[in-house]
Amino acid sequence: MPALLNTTPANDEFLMPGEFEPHSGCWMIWPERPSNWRLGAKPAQAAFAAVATAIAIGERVTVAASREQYVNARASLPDAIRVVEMSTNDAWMRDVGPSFVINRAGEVRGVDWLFNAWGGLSGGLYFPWDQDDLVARKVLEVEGCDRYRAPLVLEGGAIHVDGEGTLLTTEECLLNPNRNPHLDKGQLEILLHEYLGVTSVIWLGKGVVEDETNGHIDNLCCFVRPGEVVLTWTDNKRDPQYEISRDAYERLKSSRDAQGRKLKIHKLAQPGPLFRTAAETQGVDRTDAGMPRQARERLAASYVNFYIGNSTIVMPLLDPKQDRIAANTLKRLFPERRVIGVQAREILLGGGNIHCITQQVPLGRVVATRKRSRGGKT
Ligand code: KQY
Repeated sequence: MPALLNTTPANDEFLMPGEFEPHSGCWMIWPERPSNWRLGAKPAQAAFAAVATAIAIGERVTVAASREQYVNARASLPDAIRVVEMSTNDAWMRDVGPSFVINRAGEVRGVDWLFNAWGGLSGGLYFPWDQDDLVARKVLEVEGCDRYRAPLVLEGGAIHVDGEGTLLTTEECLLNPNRNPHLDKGQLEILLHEYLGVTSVIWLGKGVVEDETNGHIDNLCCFVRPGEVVLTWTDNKRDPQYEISRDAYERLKSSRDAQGRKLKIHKLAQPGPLFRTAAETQGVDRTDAGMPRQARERLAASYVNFYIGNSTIVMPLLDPKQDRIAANTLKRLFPERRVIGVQAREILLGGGNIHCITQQVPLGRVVATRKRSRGGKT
C-alpha cells in the first residue's frame, strides 16, 4: 500500500513537472451535483464525456463516479476510459486531486493539499467538502503513489509550474484570507518550495473577472513550455479584464524565471464577454451556500483554461466569434499537438472549464515506499 510520508518533496528531491511533459494518464470526476449543474447535470455530463474522449486520444483517462452515477458514467463513456467508483462533493479534479511530483529516477509521488471548497465557511462555494478532501488520497492509492499531506489550503488550479523550478500564481487567490490567513507571502513561498520543489514564484495580481475561485491562475495564464506563457487578453479598455490582464502582462514582463530567463508572453484573445442567460439559471437546485446563479451575470470565460495532453490540446469552445482565432493561436503555440475544441459552455456555467476538471499524472516509474525508516506511515 502506498505510504503517507512525513518528509517533503523538496527534502526528497522531487519537483512538480510541467503539464506539457509526458503523462501516464489523466483523472476526471463525473459531474452530478444538482446545486451546481443544471438539469440533473445531463448537459454537463455530455460536455465532460466529450473532454474525456478527446484526452483519451493521447493518454489513459480515469473518471471517478459516485455509486449512484457509476452505471450512467460507464454507459456514457467510451470503453477505453476507466471508470472507478469514488465519493466526491463535486467534479473539479484539478482542485481536489493531487499535484504530482517526480524525481530524477522517474519516481512519482503525490501532494495532497488541504481543501476548503474555495474559501471555507467565509466565501466557500459549498459545505460539506469532506469527500472532496479525500479525493487526492484515493487517487494516489489507485495510482500506487506515495503521498505527502501538505499543511496548507491550496487547489491545483491556483498554481502552474514550468517544471524547471518556476511557479505562477495570483495574489487574489493565495493571499485571500479565506485560504491560509496565518501565512504571509514569504511563508507561502517556503511551503510552495517544500511541497512542489519550486525555487521561484511569479505573483500575478487578480484572476479573471467574476471567477468564483478567487482568481485561479489556470483561467488567466499558463506555461506553454519553459520560458513561455500564454495570457488571456482583451484590447477593450472598458472591460474590467483589460486592467487585470495589463497588470499581469507588466508583472510577467519584469519577471525572470527560476533559470534566470525573461519570459516570452503570448496573448490569447478572450471569448465574449459572456453572460448567463435566464434559461440557464433554471434547473439548478437552490442552496444557502455560495453559488447563487443569476441571469445576466458575467461568466469567468477564458480560453487559457485548456488541457495539455500527450498529443492533444483540448480547448473550450465558448464563442463562435472567437473560437477559431483562439484555436489558431493554440495551434501556433503547440505545433506538435492536435488542437481539439469541445463545446464547453455547460462546464463554464458550473464555474470553471476544461483545465479545472482534469488532472494529469506524469509519466514515471511508480515505486511505493515500504521503508518505515523514511518516515512513512501507511
Ligand atoms: O474553476 C475551478 N477550478 C473550480 C470552480 C469551482 C466552481 C464551483 N461551482
